[in-house]
Amino acid sequence: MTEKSETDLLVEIADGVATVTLNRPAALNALTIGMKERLLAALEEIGTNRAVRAVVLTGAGRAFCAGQDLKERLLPDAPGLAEELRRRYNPIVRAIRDLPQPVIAAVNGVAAGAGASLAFVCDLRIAAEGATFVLAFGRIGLVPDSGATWTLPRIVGAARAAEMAFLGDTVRADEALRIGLVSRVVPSGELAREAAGIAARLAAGSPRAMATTKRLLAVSFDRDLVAALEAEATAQYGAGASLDHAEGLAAFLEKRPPRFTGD
Ligand code: T3D
Repeated sequence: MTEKSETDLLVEIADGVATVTLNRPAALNALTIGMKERLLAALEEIGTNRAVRAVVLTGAGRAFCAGQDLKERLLPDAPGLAEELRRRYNPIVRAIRDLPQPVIAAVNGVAAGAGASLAFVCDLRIAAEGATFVLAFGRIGLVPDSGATWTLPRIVGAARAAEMAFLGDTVRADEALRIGLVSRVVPSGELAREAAGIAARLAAGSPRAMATTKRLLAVSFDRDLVAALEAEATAQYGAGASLDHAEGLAAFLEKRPPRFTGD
């Protein structure tokens, strides 16, 4: 196990799973410039680490993430909003989307503003019973950002996304489950274990197949069926030629669990 501990960002790598924890609980894990830079660097490192096969993103304390640190934003030397999005938020969102490994958002508490956007761009979302989602942007006269206008309609559909974006209502975990914003809700004390269990299953899969599946799903809404069929055929050609496929077949015939390497 390796552990890297900056005060406001914890990265732990064990058994093929990187767990990234936003760690400013007193400020509900609101994102400062330094924290965003550390998060982006951590994601980039994870992306090139073949030992990492799945990622869990979560928060310390009672929040997942309250979005931009609004106190930092009020500092006289704070960067402009658009600049901050282009320099830091957007690269983080793209890094999560572009990671070859699947990313699970383990939403332990409130996910607000860009904190909610971070959860939306993850590949899977599970929540603790007390978790909430709130597009808090409108409350401070801003518009949803960090990808939320793109990801949210694709996850919950246009009608629910519009309600969340325009009204900024708090969506509780049970409602999030009902509308498909999360795929599981578990008691708070069980969230970490649940996330670890899913991550372990992902980590046991073929890294190559996981990465390709992630890419196919990510672009699916931008393609028509014919293009998606062709993309799947091309991807399957590559997967079919992989050692992982050969191992998967051998394991099936030998009635044993496969040992995928990503080759
Ligand atoms: O650069 C850019 O600005 C562009 C990018 C923008 C992206 C964005 O994310 S914009 C949206 C920013 N986020 C918000 O507007 C959410 C602000 N927070 C809240 O609305 C509420 O705190 C919550 C709904 C998240 C939770 O409410 P509640 O009642 O459970 O907690 P609280 O009492 O409001 O907060 C607890 C503490 O966390 C409190 O500190 P204190 O008073 O005890 O010292 C509060 O100030 C702090 N906190 C919460 N959110 C933030 C924050 N501190 C700084 N920034 C925050 N976003």
